[in-house]
Amino acid sequence: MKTETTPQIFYNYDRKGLDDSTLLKLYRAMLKPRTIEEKMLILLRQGKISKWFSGIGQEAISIGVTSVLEKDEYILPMHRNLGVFTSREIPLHRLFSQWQGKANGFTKGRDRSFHFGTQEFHIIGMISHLGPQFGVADGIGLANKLKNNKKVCAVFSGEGGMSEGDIHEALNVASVWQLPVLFCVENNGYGLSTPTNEQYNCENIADRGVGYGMESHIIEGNNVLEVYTKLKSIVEDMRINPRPVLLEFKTFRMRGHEEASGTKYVPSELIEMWEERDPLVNFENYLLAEGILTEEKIKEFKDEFKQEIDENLEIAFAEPVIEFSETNELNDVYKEFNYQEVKENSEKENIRLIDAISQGLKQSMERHDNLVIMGQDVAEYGGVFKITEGFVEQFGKDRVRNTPICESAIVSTGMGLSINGFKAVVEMQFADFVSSGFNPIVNYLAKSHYRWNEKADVVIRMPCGAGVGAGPFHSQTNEAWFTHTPGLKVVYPAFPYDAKGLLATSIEDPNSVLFFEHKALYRSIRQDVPTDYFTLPLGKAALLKEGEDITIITYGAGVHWALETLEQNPEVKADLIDLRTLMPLDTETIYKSVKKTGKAIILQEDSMFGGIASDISALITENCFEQLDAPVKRVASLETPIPFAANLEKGYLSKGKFKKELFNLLSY
Ligand SMILES: Cc1ncc(C[n+]2csc(CCOP(=O)(O)OP(=O)(O)O)c2C)c(N)n1
Repeated sequence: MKTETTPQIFYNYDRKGLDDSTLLKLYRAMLKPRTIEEKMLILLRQGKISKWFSGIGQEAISIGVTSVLEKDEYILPMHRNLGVFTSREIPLHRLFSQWQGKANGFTKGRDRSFHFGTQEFHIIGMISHLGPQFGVADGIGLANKLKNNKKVCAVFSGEGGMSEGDIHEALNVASVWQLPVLFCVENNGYGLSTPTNEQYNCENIADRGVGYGMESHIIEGNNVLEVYTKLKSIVEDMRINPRPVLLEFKTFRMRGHEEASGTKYVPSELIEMWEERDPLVNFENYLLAEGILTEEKIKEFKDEFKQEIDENLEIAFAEPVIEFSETNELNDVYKEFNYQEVKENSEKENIRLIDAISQGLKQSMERHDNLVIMGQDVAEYGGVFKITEGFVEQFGKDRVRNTPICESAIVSTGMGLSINGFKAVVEMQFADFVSSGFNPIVNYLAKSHYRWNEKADVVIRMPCGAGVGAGPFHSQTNEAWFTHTPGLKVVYPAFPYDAKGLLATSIEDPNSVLFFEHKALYRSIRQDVPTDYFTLPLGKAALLKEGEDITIITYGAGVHWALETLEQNPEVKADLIDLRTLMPLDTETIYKSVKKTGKAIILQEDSMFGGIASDISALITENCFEQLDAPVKRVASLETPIPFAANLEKGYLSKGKFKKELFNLLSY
């Protein structure tokens, strides 16, 4: 009963039959992150922690959403969702160690704040870039759907993050594929300092659901009972009828973007208005008024949490700072992979590069029933190069998936599949289009194992290269974008045999592999290839020819250009190294050869500056200087985009320069 002295209760709470203990649970669940945050703000002022992103005032959303999910249903929070972490009962000292960059955290000091995931608690934390989270949730949702396990997953974003292209792509994919994902948007008024009217120009973010063909709801985000009861019925229904749902929670960010940035730009009336809507204070007042809670109980709960916080802080503060060990750092960039050699059978078939890739992929699909292929037009159409022709008939549409045009979301979806127990092969229609999926590759796939020990079991197939008159956007060989990024492997076969065996290994390897396939070689290069499944190790170059005069190092189409040059000039006695894998790079084979010949020429199809030839040249200079009889020579294509007209393309390509440079170096 309300009395004269009862404090204001802004929300019209409707308990919808929930019993007292559920209400108290929700209250306690909100009180805990609030109490932690209050302590963190004190520690921040004392300089004991470095940065804090506050979720004060938004607790009802984290708590309501997490409370309706089962403990083994994945949840992908953002930086204001402390309540997700506390609701999953992560020991607080581990959270505190994480924030202090200590070993008992979740990232061995390698990433800060909420940037971590933990399979143990089914929490997949954000990367700073925000947007890729939605695509990762798609992948987790897809895995749940394929397992038919009736599970949902929930992912968070602020209204600011909703402007990112990754988010649009992911929502579209989720709708087209009817993935059981709860897309939770916390509309808290500001994205850093940007108010909503400078972020988007529509009334509600939930209105976008219509455009995606997706059910959507607006929810009073500070009313924990509304969040909980609405979510409960939505989630229960989603488990039976898998589908995506877009939820816009109206709320407010009560503190600065992070503590150091303040709230000067926020009108004080707005803060006051939302203070009246504080989710914890209002609910507390409601529970007091209903006689479900007493002042004594509140004190008891607070004391309990404060004690838990203090005890856990003590553990975290007592933990030593993390020591730097170069070996430890380097060892965690990739997940350890125990290469298993699968020997080749004796029966061989003379096939083209394209057939070998198709066969390798098909036999991997037969071998790994958790392997999913995704890409544009890869299903009934068989892909633009017909590599997956006939796959739908054999493996079904669940595992051979046409995607919308959305490279970023599909790469992220691959990551989500990997998190939830699948393997993914993503076909870029042309390697050039990988630029539209660049962010999740270099930031999510590449960094996950180093950051929080999570594999990224995704192979990205990259039909690449020039010589086919396809112009600036269908001819690039962009391997250098990826060899520069720690955490990725890069494979670049030149022959059918290598392509088949290396593709099989790339798929077995739990790390992300960029698998380059040269389009000009697809149908022009044939070889006898074992008919059954076999593997070849990554990181081993092939010595195709042996000679004393010079070492030629190349890969991809360059291998065939070099072979042609040597055939036409049999007097040249050269070691010819086909690298086959660019990362890891077989430096042993390179050094051994260069130390023998004393001369090295590196041929690459890519343009010169920043290409892999430059690094190989530097490595040779640093490691074989004493044995060199001449400067190392790089031969690369022109520093221009790749032109369309045949004559221009011919002039652009390094192929035309190779012979001259080879003879120059021989006569040095
Ligand atoms: C791709 C990218 N651009 C910009 C930023 C910087 N940034 C981090 S959080 C943020 C605001 C996010 O706003 P919103 O999504 O509304 O979430 P909120 O912080 O309000 O909870 C910005 C601009 C970033 N981390 N990543």
